[in-house]
Amino acid sequence: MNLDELRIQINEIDNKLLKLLNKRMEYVQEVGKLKQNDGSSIYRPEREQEIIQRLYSQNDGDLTIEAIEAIYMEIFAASRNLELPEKVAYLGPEGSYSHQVAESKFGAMSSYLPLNSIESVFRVLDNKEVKFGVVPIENNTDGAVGATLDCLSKYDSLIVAEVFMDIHHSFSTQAEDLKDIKRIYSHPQGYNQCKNFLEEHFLQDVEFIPTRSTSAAARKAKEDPNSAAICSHIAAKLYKLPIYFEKIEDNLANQTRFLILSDFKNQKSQNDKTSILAKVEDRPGSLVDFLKSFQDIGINLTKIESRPTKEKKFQSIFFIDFKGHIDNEEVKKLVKNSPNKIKWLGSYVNGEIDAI
Ligand code: PRE
Repeated sequence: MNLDELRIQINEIDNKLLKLLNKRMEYVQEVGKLKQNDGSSIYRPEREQEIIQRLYSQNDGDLTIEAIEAIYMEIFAASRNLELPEKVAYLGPEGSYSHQVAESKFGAMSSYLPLNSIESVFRVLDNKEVKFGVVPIENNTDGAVGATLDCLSKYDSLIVAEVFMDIHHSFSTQAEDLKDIKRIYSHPQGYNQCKNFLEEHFLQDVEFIPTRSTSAAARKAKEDPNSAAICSHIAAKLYKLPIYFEKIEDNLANQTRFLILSDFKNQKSQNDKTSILAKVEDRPGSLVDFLKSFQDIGINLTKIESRPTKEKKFQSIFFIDFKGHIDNEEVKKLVKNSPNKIKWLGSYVNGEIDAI
């Protein structure tokens, strides 16, 4: 076939796709009506995951799972917007990694609210100004994001999904010579993830100025010709800041885990994770006993992180993630019978890539 003939074939397929998508939307609108009648949540990450997995398992063409996921995320976002438009807050400004994660889940059509701190994302969720929030919780080079852990303890938002994102930092500047750089802007996690690069190139005479996010760093560096930013290439492009070096992170497998927060409980799926916060009794062995109770019912812990309570000096609370849903009978019993104070933070589909 020549180019014109091939394009005729493509046009025919696009016409069919559009008809089918509109038909799909009719059913989605019916689902939306049912949900509005019984007050249940429009966003159902476990159902979306089930659809993607089913499509992937029957896929016999060249589309990769990433491509299927990206196409369907836009379809789901359009569906949700048709059912009920809902707003998404994220740690901004525009171009931040949280923004990229928000768009990957909620699509280009959703309405977004960039905020300048993690706590303000929790606050607008609490005031019901938005339905969803997106914040980082941990990075595999630099560890936990303390502000998010503290807010999970302080506010009642629930974790409804997690997203792991590969993080590649760029060194972006308007300066033509590195010698002209007097200041480097970034989020503290940005510096910590690029220590080797900074030590190699900037041993002295450079001031490090922390910003609330890496995209805020790009915005600052645009106003200051003797500065640079450690930020994503998307933020650099957005703020028209030339990229001097790419992929400057110490660990090329650098990944950050983000949380999608909201106010509803997901139903069980085939592959769930649960997050809880535990304040264990003040006696020797209480943490060991608590952890052992998970082993006793065959539950796999995936993470434990301690954080000061700020109530009593050197007293800690523990953030624990484990495989399974809070509605599993064994888990329910464990939580109910535990002598420790436990706050359930959410049960959600395991977002690790190798879990798909
Ligand atoms: C749909 C849309 C939004 C939900 O997050 C999950 C799935 C979809 O487009 O397939 C439909 C729907 O609302 C639902 O099945 O609950």
